[in-house]
Amino acid sequence: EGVQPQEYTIIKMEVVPLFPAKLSALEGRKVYLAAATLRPETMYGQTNAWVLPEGKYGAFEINETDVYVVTERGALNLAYQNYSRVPEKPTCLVELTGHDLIGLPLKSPLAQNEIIYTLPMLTILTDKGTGIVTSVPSDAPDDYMALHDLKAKPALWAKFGVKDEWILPFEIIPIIDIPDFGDKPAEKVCTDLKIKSQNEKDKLAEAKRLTYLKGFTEGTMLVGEFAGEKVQDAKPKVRRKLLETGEAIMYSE
Ligand code: A2H
Repeated sequence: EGVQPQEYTIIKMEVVPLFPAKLSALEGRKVYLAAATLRPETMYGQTNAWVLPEGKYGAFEINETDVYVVTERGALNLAYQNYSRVPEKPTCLVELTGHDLIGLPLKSPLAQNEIIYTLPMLTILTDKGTGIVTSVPSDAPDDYMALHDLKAKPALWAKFGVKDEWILPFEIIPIIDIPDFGDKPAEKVCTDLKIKSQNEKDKLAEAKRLTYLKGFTEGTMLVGEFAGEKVQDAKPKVRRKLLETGEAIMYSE
């Protein structure tokens, strides 16, 4: 981690009622899986959300109506950034694990699919962001490979209780064109680097480095309100919009 704080955008992915038994105590509230991202302009390409199966999460009270599902560490940071019913003190309403969240249907801002599902990712860090990640397999090498692993290894799905219909209808959605990389840059770079799974940490770091900078400086938006604009111009506009509509909040760490 650098010396400068990272400016994240937290995307509020709403859990669609009716809630499963584990969340039944939250009936009547708005419950969100809160995902920290550095790329708000890519939210048009969301196909699913990621949680760490063995990760510890909680449903934390943000205000009278809203509840965010995040790690305890994430909740503490949020509370210090004034997102908590009790100032600087997160209140956990329900303790959860990633397993409890797998399969939850979500409505996520700007997503082109009306409903997306929560799926397992084994490389999520619990000491970064909220421990919830939104998946954009067109542009994020980690997301592309985690989805690839689930599709390639049906035994993995079964182990986590993942159903076909949570994955198979959700194709990669092109949202940004990058010269030389095309409109599915994560797939291209992972293929070029011959990455085999989500666990190839060093190669994935290289894949991220390659797509991130080039996407930001040379990418053009293909979809959404800012289609045709450069990524670097669209990014702050999309962010501002999401914050104004209340579909996202600011977060730094
Ligand atoms: B990004 P940095 Cl399209 N564990 O969002 C692992 N990864 C996490 C995380 C956690 N606890 N919290 C957030 N992240 C991911 C979009 C995206 C992201 C795209 C392309 C690249 C990219 C969609 N996923 O990140 O270490 C989130 O994924 C490339 C690094 O703080 C978040 O932004 O730089 C990014 O990692 C933050 O990672």
